[in-house]
Amino acid sequence: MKEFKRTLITTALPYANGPVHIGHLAGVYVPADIYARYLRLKGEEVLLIGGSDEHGVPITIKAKKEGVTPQDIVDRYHGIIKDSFEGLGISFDVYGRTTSETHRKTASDFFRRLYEKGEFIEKTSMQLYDEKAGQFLADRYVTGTCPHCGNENAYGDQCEACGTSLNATDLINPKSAITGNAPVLKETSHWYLPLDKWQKPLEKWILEEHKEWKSNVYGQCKSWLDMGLQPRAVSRDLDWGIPVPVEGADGKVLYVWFDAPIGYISNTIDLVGDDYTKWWKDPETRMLHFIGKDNIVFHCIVFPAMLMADGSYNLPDNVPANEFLNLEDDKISTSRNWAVWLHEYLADFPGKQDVLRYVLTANAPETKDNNFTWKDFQARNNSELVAILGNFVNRAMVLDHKYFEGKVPACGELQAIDEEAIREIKESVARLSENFDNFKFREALKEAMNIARTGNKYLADTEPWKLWKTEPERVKTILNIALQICANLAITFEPFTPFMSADLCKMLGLEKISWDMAGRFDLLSEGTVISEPHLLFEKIEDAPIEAQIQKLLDTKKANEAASWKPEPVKETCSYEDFDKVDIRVGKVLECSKVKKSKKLLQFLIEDGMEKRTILSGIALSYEDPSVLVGKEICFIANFEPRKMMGIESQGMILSAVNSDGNLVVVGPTGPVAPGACVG
Ligand code: B3M
Ligand code: ZN
Repeated sequence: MKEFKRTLITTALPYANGPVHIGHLAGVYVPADIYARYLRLKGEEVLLIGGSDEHGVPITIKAKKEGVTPQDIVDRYHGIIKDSFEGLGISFDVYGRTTSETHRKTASDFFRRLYEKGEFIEKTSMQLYDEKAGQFLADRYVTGTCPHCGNENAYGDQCEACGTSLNATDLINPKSAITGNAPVLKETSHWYLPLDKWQKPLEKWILEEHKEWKSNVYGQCKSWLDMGLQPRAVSRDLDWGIPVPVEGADGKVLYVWFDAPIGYISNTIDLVGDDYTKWWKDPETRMLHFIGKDNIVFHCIVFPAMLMADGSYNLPDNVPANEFLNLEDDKISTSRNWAVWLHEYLADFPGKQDVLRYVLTANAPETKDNNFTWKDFQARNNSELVAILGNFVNRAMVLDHKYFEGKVPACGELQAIDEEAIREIKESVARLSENFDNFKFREALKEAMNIARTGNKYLADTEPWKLWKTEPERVKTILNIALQICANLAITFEPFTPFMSADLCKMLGLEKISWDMAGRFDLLSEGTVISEPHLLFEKIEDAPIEAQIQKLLDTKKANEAASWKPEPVKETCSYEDFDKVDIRVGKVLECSKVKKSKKLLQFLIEDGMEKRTILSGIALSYEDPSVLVGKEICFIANFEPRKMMGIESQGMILSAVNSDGNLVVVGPTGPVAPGACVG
């Protein structure tokens, strides 16, 4: 493997059209932060680069919907996103934005360099145009049916159902997202990056020289390359973005996927100025892109082709892209509000940043899509963080305070059981490093937790509380080792749960930690004062978890109501047919649930002639059926009598089905005598 001097880590720039959710975190930001923290602990030179992607159609669409400017939208969400990342302890060295002046200049210069080198082709083509809006419909401004899978809500740049990347003109039955109109074709000219020109170099670079990439990433690249690369437009007819910096390009801006990855460069420049060349052009710098799987083509094919076309930049050494995280068995979706939003989590669970970081890592979608559930979140907190990690540290410290007034006791001669525990922990540390180096953070976390497990087992097996009276010297050794294990936990957990680690270091009086300290048992010298212990993690009760689940159920309901459409109208019916049905008004005299039936209500109706019993399957919609007593309702008087649960029903109560499936009994809007005909 090639040796590098330093590592530049980039993280996908989230669109500033909404807050960040747990899917983004699990796929990109938490793993990138873990890795950056690990390298820093190793004393390596590293930069973690982040920022908001503030161009592109998703932002202008959101602005239009809210009746504000795109700048308003990006200002709002850039703030929310940046603060929430900080709140979760994502240790960006810089978090920039693509509306910055540095970025405009960097991206424009990049485009112009390629333009002057003749790396683009200018092509005229027919594009979709909304005549009513007077605008070309790029990317997400147009929806229609996906030609590959038939999904009717595919976007002009991508079908989210089957993941295929599309051109707006590929869509069947395209519709403008601005006016809903069917667009027409209109001629326009754009600059294209001829990816086909880079096919061979890309094949060599990825397929031959980077066989070590994760199989999901390598496989996706291979299938793109096998299909044969085509020229890609790098400009758009839009009024939001970086103007194409050449003459005669009025009304045209750089395509968001052209400028966004250059944002990594601009943000580095914002941080280190001219020194950026060391990070981007020195072959001894290793570059890594942390992204989600939907961004693979842009980071492994398009951006590298741009860098190759320029010729002076490094290419990424690895792109450890992750799969997707689902939420409660359903795809996370910003538009359906099906997500756990980071800023809301931080507000709902103050001080519990590490719990989320831990759960998202333990469940990380590293090799396949994975699922987040609130019950699992609670279980992992209570039975892992509290019961294993927190419990061990607390036991060791409490015992130390009990026997040695909180001072680290001397370590005497080691017995076999001590050596066994020490060996196990050293092995765990070695496996941890190996997993980190291979971007296997789930496995790494398991190993870190194994250290705490080993600690618990060590205390349970040595039982120092039983030896205190008879062998106090032995107890010293045991607690020395237990406290050294605590120090090892403070180090090995730092990349995963930095807040806990800082807390633990403080309690242990550990001022500076580094990765080469992990696996050592001389970290706390004799006599070091351990502060009064407090719990590292607290149990999460059912109530806050139920509240989160309820929030999601409410979202589901709201979505169902929003997408509700009335049933299509039935076939035409003649007056004669209608007249066969004898609908009347009745007054409810009694109404109660039918015993042993979940659905049935039993009505006693005054129908103007006599009283009749009618059963109706609406009990689920009426928690308290007595609210119907005294009401005038409509019923079918000549409905064929039917027996249910041993009771004869003499008619049918009319009720309407609401958008949420709830049934509401129908009646006259003014006073009507029982027995009156309806028609
Ligand atoms: N903003 C897409 C996304 O958020 C895009 C990533 C840009 S990375 C240069 O998935
Ligand atoms: Zn599709």
